[in-house]
This record gives sequence, structure tokens and C-alpha cells, in this order.
Amino acid sequence: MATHLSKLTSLILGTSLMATVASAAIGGELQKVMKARGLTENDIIHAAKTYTPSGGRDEFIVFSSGGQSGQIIVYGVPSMKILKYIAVFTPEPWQGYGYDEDSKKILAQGKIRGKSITWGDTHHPALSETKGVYDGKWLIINDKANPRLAVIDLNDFETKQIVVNPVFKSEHGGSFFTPNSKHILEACQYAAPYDNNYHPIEEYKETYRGGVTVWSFDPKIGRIKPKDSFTIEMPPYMQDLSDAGKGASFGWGFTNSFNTEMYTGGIEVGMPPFEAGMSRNDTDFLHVYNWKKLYQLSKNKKNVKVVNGMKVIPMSVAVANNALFLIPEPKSPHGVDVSPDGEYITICGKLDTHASVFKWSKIKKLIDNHEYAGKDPYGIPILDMKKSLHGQVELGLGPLHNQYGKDWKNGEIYTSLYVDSQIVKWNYKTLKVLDKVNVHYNVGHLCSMEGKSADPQGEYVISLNKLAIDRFNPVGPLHPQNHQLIDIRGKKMDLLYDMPIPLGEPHQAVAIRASKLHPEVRYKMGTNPKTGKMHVGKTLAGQEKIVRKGNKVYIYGTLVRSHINPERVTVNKGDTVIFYLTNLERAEDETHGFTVDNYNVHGSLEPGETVELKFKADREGVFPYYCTEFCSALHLEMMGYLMVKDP
Ligand code: CUK
Ligand code: CUA
Repeated sequence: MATHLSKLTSLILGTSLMATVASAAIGGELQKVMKARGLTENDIIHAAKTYTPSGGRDEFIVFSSGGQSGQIIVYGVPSMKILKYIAVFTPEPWQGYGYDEDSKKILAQGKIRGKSITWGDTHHPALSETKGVYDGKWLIINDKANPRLAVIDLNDFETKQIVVNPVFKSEHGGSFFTPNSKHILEACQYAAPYDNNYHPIEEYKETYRGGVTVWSFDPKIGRIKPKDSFTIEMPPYMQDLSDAGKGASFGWGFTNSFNTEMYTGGIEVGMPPFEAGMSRNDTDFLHVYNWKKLYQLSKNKKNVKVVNGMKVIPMSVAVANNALFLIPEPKSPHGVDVSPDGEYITICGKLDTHASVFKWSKIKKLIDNHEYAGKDPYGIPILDMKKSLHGQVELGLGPLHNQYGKDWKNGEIYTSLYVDSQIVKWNYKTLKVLDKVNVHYNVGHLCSMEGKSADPQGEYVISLNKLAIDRFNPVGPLHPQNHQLIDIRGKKMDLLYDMPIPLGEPHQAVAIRASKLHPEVRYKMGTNPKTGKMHVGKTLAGQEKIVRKGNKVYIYGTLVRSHINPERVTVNKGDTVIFYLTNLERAEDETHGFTVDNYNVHGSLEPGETVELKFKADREGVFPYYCTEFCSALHLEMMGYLMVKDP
């Protein structure tokens, strides 16, 4: 006990201080608390490793998918304090997302064939890169259920763009930046016809397709460029997780698949169910494609056909240009993760106990020598698996995803084991298992610090667990998920902390060193954050006015502690009311909110921001409007009246 406590005291106080402070006094108080709360010495060490005092800052910031919430969760490491939810595919009232006109326009970009989609199944966030290293500028995330990508600006943590994939009907292999963020890879999941017509399932092999969309991205302004983007047609194997090559393999993309059986189910006719029929083969295919070459080819009309406005490169064109290959991989694989130098490609097959490490130089040699082991039914060359492999290693049951550690050059890698509920540390060069730690329970993705970039930072791994079961106070049959923080600085992994995630199933998370992020605290006065430009409704102090144009009433208003100007607005029943409101504050964190009671509008006005709220005054009456953020001692007084009279 004594040695543990002195270790602990030195951890808390630092060695120099420790010499001058009587450790016994601290130890006495500490022992009292430990006894009262039933804490072990190990608990106290874990607490000291994660506890962040008031006003303290975290070393890393994590962006986690919010799963079915269609949002993103932001939290700090090692404190595991949740900092923010970013509204992405789903209306979010606090931020006024979906309740003011400019955010409605962002959400409307995500309409599919004219239909508003108000939820999303977010899976894979990705951070923008410069030369493969995170640059802290942009964040993207995919929606599996409604194949879409969204772009979030890390200058203000707001969603700026949603893009719909017009040929896929579902996707899972997005979103993955290429090393200079000029392109984003997004792979299909469930194969379906590219067009929007009915095709009977009997035509599966002929008309159903998978594929990978290569979106162009402008990293200067942070926008996807749909017109400069294209899709690589692929067989109706269920394409899955992907990764972009870097370093040695720059220019190439890697995408897993399952159901190379092309099984189409059919329990009603006495066939085995999907899950059985889709995993009959021992191997599926890793898709290897030269997106860089195909991007150049896509600029020539001869090489593409256009479907729903999207340029599609047919398989035959990709094959004829030596830009699409298949390599057998253990069946029903999950993660594919390229090493920081682009030389090793680690794949885990969830139904196989092994990790398979492919070597790019070996693959490249087979490609350069046109050395094929055969062709698939669509004429795509198949490369020999053994000749492409660096090696395989048995990790445990249900290996899913991989993340690299700081010592990646010497082979440091971590893999999640879904069935075994463990994280395993191993070496992808020597193919040796080094350590395992139990997690609670059933880990999906794992997240090491910048662990998929060209410069992994080490220190921690987070285990993104699918089940929490008994880890927290019970809150009904639907449990939160559990993110567990693991210290990887020592030889042995050390599980430090459990954090409930109460927002949805966070499949994947990405972590960035906090010092790379420099978000604004205020906007230039009158900014429309959704466009970054001056808002048409920008109103400065003294410019407040009410303008009627026909049956439209425009209110140019301002908010500043503790006053809304104008204080009264009178309109006729049936008028369309447009509030343009500017927050005149310059002080940090002086947000005002604004709503008109009973009209289902809400704006969150950060300092300098202008918002537009629009509704039809369809009911006669007196409707108070007020500031919804407790912004000062006179916050309650920050109000006014909308008078709606029947003319
Ligand atoms: S997936 Cu969920 S655990 Cu959508 Cu990346 Cu592997
Ligand atoms: Cu402004 Cu409350």
C-alpha cells in the first residue's frame, strides 16, 4: 500500500513537490475517501490519469459518429467529457438546426428523390489530411441508410454541405479522405440497380451493382464537387469498408466486400436465409483500384456513362486500363486499414480468427507483371492471395477493425475482437500477438489517437463497445453504449474509464491532437454561418426596421443583452413573417436564442451571427417571443410580442 500511495502521490504532486509535502497527510485524507467509496489503489491511479480539473483542457479531441441520431458526438481525451453534439443529418433544436431557414437549406440538400429525410445512420467520420496527416480543417461523415456525405467546418463545428449519392441505394464504405483531401472514397453496401427503376431480383447479376464513388473535394473551401466526381462500377458483391492508399500506395483505394456468392435470399422459396447464403465461400474479395488514374479517365466522356447525373466508369473500362483488381480475402471481412506508410494493408475477417496482412509491394508486382490467378465472372483480374500476403496471424474470435500505434514503424497495431470482447495489441510486421485486454462488452470499432493517419500519436485507444449491459445505472431496456478509454503507453494495456454514449450507436470515432484545432469564438458581424458569407438580413444597431412587401412582413431585428429590438411586431393573419435577427454581441459565449411561441421556429445566434426565421402567421392571437438562452440577469426580460390580428 505504502509504495502504491507514494507512486500515486508522486503522480499527483510531481516528484519535486512531493519531497516537501508530507505524503502521510494526503495519504490519510485519500485513504478516508477510498474507504468511503470502496475504491482500490488501481482505481485511484486510473482516476488521476483521466481526471481533468475545472478549467482544464484535454490533449485529444474525439469526433464520434452518433449512429442512428444522425449527429456527431465531440468529446475530450483523457477526461472523456462530452463537449458537443454536432447536428448533421437530423434536426437539432438547441442549435436551431432545422428550425431556421439557413439550416433548413442544408438539410434540404439531403433530400432523396424529392423526399426529406430527417434521420441518418452515421457510421464513419473522417478528418481532412495534408500529406496524410490530420490538419484540423474539415470533418466528413457518411449516412449508411440514405447514401449521403456531410461536410463539417472545424472553424465553427457546423455542417456546411450534404451531398446525396445518386446511384447507390445504401452505402457503408464511406467516408475516407485521400491523403491530401482532394478526394473522398465512398463505397456502396447493399447492391442495387444504379437507376431508379424496378428490376426483378432474378436480374441481380445483370442489373444490380456495387461500386465506389470517388468524390472530388476542395480542401480550400471545404466543399464536395459533385460535377467533378465519378463512380467506379463494381460487381454486385456487397462492397464494404474502405481505405485510401498513402505513401507507397498513394493513388490506390482498397475496399472489402462480402456476398461474393451474389446470394439473393429467398426464405419463402425454401432457400437458406441471407446470413447463411452470403457466407458460403471461404473467401470474399478485396477490391483494389487506381482511383487516381480513373479520375483522369473520368474527364473523357468516352470513358463514362451518366446515370442520375453521376459519371460512372464501367467495369470494362476500369479493367482495360489496368485499374481494377480483386484479391481473395478471408470471408465476410470487416475492417481494411492501410499502414501509415501505405505499405501494409491489414484486413480482419469477422468470421475468421486471423488478421490478414497484405503487402503493397507484392500486390504492385503482380499488377505490373500482369500475373493473374484468374478472372471473376465480370472479367476483373484476380490476384493470388498467397502471393499478395505478407502473412496472417491468429488474433482471437471476431476480429473487426485495426488502428496503428505510435511505434507503427516497428509494427505496433491494435485490433478489436467482437466475439472475445477484447482489444489485442500485436505486431503486423513480425505477426506476433503482444497483449490483450478485456472490454465490456462486444467492441466494434476502436480509435487510437490519429491512429489511421500517416502520423499516429499513440497514448490511448478507445474501445467503442456495442453493449453496456451492467456497466451503468439501469435506465430501462435501451442501454447506452460504452466507450472505454485504454492507456497504451505501458507494455501492458490498462483500461482506465467507461463513458456512456447516450445518443445512438457510434460505429467509428476519429481523434485529433487538440492543439491542431483553432475554432472561432465569434463571427464577423452579420455572418450567415451556413454559407460563411454576409447574411442578406444582417442588421446593425440602429438599423432595426419592419418592412412590409405585399403579404410578407420582414423584421430586421437585433439582440444584445438584454433587449430584443423591435419589441413589438403586428401582422395580419395569413401574412408570411420573416425575422432577420443579428446577435450584436462580441463577448465569448454570449449566445442568444430566439423563438416565437407556438410557431415551431428556433434560432441559436452565436456572437455576430444573423439567422432567418420564417413562418406563416396562420393563427390570430398574441404570441410572446423571447430569448431562449439564459444570457444575463435580465434574460427573462429579453422578450417582445408578435400580434396577429384578423384584418
Ligand atoms: S462498422 Cu459498425 S462496428 Cu459501420 Cu465501421 Cu464495424
Ligand atoms: Cu438573450 Cu437570454
